[in-house]
Amino acid sequence: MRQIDALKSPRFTQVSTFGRLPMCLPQEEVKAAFLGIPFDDAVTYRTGARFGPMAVRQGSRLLRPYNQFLDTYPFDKLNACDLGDVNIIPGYIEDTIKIIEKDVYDIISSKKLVPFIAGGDHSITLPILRAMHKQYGKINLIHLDSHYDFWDTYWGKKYTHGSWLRRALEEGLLKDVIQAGIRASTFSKEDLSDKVKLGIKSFTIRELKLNPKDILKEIESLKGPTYVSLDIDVVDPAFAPGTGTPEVGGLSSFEIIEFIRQWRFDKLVGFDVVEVSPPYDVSEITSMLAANIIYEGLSILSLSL
Ligand SMILES: [Mn+2]
Repeated sequence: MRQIDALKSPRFTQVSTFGRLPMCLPQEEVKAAFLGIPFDDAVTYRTGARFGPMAVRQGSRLLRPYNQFLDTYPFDKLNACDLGDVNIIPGYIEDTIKIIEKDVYDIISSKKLVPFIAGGDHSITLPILRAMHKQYGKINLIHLDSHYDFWDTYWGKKYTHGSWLRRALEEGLLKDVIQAGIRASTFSKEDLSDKVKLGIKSFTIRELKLNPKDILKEIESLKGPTYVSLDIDVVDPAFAPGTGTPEVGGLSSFEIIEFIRQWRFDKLVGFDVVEVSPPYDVSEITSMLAANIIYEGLSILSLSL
C-alpha cells in the first residue's frame, strides 16, 4: 500500500536519487542540489568515471537525515533535491565543456542554489568554474587531489583532466587557490617552481597529514565565493580504489571526512567530487565514500546559512 501511495505523490523516489532525495521540481525553493556530470573522455589513464554519478547515488542510499558530528539536518535545512545528470556528448570534449558551462550557469543563475556535483573526470571542473565566474566574479578554490593538475597540455591538447587548473588560472577565473594532498611523482622538478609562479598555495600530503591546522587556517581566511573541487584520488587507494589515476600513500576515509568537517569559510558556492570510476571499485567503497564526502559538504553549507 505504501508503494501505491508513493506513486501518487510528485515527490516519490522510485528512481535512484542522491540520498533518496526527491528529484528537483521547477517551482521549488532549494538551497542545494545534487548534479551528475557523467563525462570521462578527458582521462589520461583508466576510464570509467562516466559511471560515477549513478554509483555515487547508489552509494548514498544509506545516508540518514541527521549528522551527529556537525549537529545538523543538511537535507532538510537546504531543502535538497537531485537535479539529474547533464546531457554530455561522449567523445566530444570541447562540445561537452560548453554544455556543462551553460547548464551549470543556468542552474546557479536562475535558482541561486549551491550545486553538489559528482563527476565525471576532472576536466568537468573547468566549465563549472567558468559558470561560477560568470555568476560571481573571481572565486576562491579549495582543491584536494594527489596531482597538481596544472600541467599545460597532454599530447599537445589543452583540455584534459590534468590541465583544467592551468586553464582556469590563465582565464583569470580564480582568486585564492588552496591545494592540498599532493603526492604523485611529477614530470620534472619544474613542476615545483611552477606552483610558485602560478601563485597558488599548494600543500603536499605530508603537510596535510602532519599539520592540517595550517591548511585549515588558510581555508578559514578565504573571503568571498569559494568553490571546492575534490578528486577522490586524494584518498588512499586502499580506501578509494575505484578511480582513474590512483596514487598510494594518501588519506584514509576517516581523515578526509574529519578534515572537511572542520572547514568554516565565508561563502560556499559549489562542490564537486570527481574521478570516481565504478568499474575499478570494490564493494562500493569508493562510491560510498564520495557520497559521504558530499554529505559532509552539504552539512558545512547548512551550518553557514
Ligand atoms: Mn588526481
